[in-house]
Amino acid sequence: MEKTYLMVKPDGVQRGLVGEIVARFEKKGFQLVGAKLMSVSKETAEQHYAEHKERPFFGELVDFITSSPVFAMVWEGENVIATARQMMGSTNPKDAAPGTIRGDFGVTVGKNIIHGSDSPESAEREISIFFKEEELTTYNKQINEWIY
Ligand code: 3AN
Repeated sequence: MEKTYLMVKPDGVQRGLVGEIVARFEKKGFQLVGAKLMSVSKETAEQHYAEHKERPFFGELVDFITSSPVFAMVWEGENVIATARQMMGSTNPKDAAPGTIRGDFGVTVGKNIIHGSDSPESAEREISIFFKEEELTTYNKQINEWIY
């Protein structure tokens, strides 16, 4: 089953949106297989955002993500990578549709509440940056019969 890495960023944690965000993915029918509230080190942040190293806002991104705790999660489900991106909405909250997380709760691109992997390759890479194998769990698959 497909897995993705989702992370409530410092703005989402401080604004008390963790429960709301977890609830949206739970109600959709995805399963949480790993989660932790954590502080991100500068090294981890730079590794996570490596693809943006040359962008002018790289320093800002690293400073922001290390400024205060994030809620790191791994979610599992059919097409969870693409569907979670749809549920998050466009990167810039001004373009994000109402009903999406960024559309409902965000205002600026610098503080857009949530991160989600954009491909199977980034999901695998990001999960391994933030979680050890033994921190992820599996479910009795019988609970899936109402979803699939
Ligand atoms: P997404 O998070 O939707 O995959 P990316 O990968 O293009 O978007 O950007 C990574 C992060 O960089 C975004 N979540 C956002 O917080 C930040 N970002 C993107 N564009 C800008 C920008 N023009 N100014 C400041 N931060 C930005």
